[in-house]
Amino acid sequence: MPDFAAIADRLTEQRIELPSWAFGNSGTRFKVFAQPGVPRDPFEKIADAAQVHRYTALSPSVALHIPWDKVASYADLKKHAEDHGVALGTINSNTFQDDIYKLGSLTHSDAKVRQTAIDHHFDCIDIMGETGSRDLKIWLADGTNYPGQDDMRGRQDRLTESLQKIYERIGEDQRLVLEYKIFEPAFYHMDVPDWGTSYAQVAALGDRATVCLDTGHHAPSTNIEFIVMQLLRLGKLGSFDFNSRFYADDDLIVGAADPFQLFRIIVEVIRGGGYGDDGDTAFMLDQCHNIEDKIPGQIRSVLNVQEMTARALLVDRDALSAAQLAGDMLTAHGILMDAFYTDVRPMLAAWREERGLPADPMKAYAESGYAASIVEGRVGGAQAGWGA
Ligand code: PSV
Ligand code: MN
Ligand code: MN
Repeated sequence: MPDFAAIADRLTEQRIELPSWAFGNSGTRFKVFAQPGVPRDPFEKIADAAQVHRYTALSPSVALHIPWDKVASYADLKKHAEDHGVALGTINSNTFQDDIYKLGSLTHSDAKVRQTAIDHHFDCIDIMGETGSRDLKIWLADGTNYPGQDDMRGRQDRLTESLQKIYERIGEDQRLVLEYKIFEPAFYHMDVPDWGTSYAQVAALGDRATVCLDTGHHAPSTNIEFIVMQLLRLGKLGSFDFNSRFYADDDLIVGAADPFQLFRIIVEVIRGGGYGDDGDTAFMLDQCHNIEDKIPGQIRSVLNVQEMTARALLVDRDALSAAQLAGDMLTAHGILMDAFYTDVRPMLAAWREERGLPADPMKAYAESGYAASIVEGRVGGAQAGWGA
């Protein structure tokens, strides 16, 4: 197995984008537990996200969700982010909270509704111009609840047409990233339920259209690392939304439910050339922290990704290939497991200290007094999404 020193520099290539919505109040359809000190506006969300980067150097950008993060001046928000040592990242569109979208948005049978949804994406592209964002991420709630409710083929054709119009509007250096989800909020069919559909749609658009893989959006027991391999092979893995799931779209802390799965995914990212400076696959979190504190929840999350990245980088590639070619499956499997079972935490603590970072970012944040300062300074924090 390679020495940790041999992979230390590669860890500096890691960039994990944080979702602005992770910092607002969130919950399930049963209850939103309001937390003291949560941000009251997008500026405060950015300030909180910057804390994560400050203690880890892992999260230099923050994704926005429009209109949740609507502000009067995106130039001001960009400047504010830069003043806090972070950048504004992916712009997420939202066509899932307005009454007109009850039966769909980009797939709707009514051309007026489709145009409203397309116009929203045009607004998002304008915002990207102001924020300097590269990626427009589209996740659609479109789908049906009952067999026969609508014509699935017609909806797919309308989706192609709508995406084409949006794609034509993005700049040469920008990307359209289409996310898929197996179910919810539609329960019979989703219009973009799987990677194959997302791939078919983005492949028809062109080179600047790619797929977003949200780890929580698959059927139980799906081999997600196979999808990672295939999309990288096809040059279409634009980004990840990382989170953990036990049952459905649980949006728990990445690496909490199944660190081994996270390891296997990152092994394939590295194998496929999608990691760090090698590729264009963006690592993002798409999580919420319903009952735990939000800033420590995000710090824990990026550290989990870093730990599994370090273990994945430790895989002895040459020995693995030799064992695979020899058909020596138990040796091959053992090589992978040797890397997975390596406790990299002490090495990462030293790695951080060498770079002027706290050995234990969780502890450093807890001792910083920031949590107490926001509880004192902010009253009436916002709900992630609808209230924000
Ligand atoms: C949908 O479940 C999703 O994962 C999409 O990425 C949205 O953008 C995000 O949640 C926030 O609603
Ligand atoms: Mn997502
Ligand atoms: Mn989701």
